[in-house]
Amino acid sequence: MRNPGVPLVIASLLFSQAHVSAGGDAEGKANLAGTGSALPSGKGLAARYPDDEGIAADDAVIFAEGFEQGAIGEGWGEVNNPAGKVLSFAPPEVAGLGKRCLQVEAHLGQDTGGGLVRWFEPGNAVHVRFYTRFDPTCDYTHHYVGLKGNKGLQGADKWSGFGQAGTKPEGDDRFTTRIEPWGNNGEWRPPGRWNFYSYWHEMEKGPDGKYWGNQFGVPAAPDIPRGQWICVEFMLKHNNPGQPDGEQAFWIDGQLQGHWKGINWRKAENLKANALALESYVTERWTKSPVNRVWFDNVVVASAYIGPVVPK
Ligand SMILES: [Ca+2]
Repeated sequence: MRNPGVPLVIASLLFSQAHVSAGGDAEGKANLAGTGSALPSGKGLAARYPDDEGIAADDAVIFAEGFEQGAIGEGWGEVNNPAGKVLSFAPPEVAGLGKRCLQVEAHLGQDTGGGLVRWFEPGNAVHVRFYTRFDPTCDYTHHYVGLKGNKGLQGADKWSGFGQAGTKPEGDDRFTTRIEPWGNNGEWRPPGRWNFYSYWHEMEKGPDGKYWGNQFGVPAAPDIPRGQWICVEFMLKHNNPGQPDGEQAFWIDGQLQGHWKGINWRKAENLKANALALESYVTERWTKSPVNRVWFDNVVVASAYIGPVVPK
């Protein structure tokens, strides 16, 4: 059990924030969605830009990607496309998403899927909105889309939040959070239900003695449907170093589904959620299906709530 100093206790009382201590909140007991959350739902800044056209110029938007032009990975900082077989463009076949989307195909025994990484300078809060669709035969994914907190945007600093699965961050080096489907060890129909999978310096050790991502879950949520586009948005709010006042939240199709406050993401001001990993990572640990196909489109990173695409 964490033992915060007196000033932190007072701060917690003032802001009525439950401090999410070690271990996350897999059961959703501290989830504020539907009870104590003041976060918006429904339409957001995207409503001013039908089909997301011109959204990149909005003052709150850091970058936007609809995959309508250019080669695979163009404009992104890192491309993970093993043997050139994992990433391709495909038609989204729905109004509002244009003519192309990104397809990620993971082949069991050959590769573990792949994706794209883009670095950016974030604000205090980072909102990431993307559309995704799971093929009707897509099995469980091992990891999905996430934000990585790195020490900076140059040299080795931009990689400080990558890798190092199974170990606890120090607090001045990295933190990560992913919005991903969770199958509850096969209990929920693939790909599962949305949850956060997070690494930070107050995370809890797993039963095997290693530090695996701690979950922030919504067990009562419906299973993620396959074969249809879903609007996913998630938000990470940085804490002030020394105070457990960070947050994270996610929305599905514009409805707030999870919101947690009181997270002590980092100890250092320069450590920021400055890289988006748009990816589908698939392994034999969770999956039997030989080919696991998902699609992404209309990615927007912003400092404010984005909301779903409003079709023209
Ligand atoms: Ca598109």
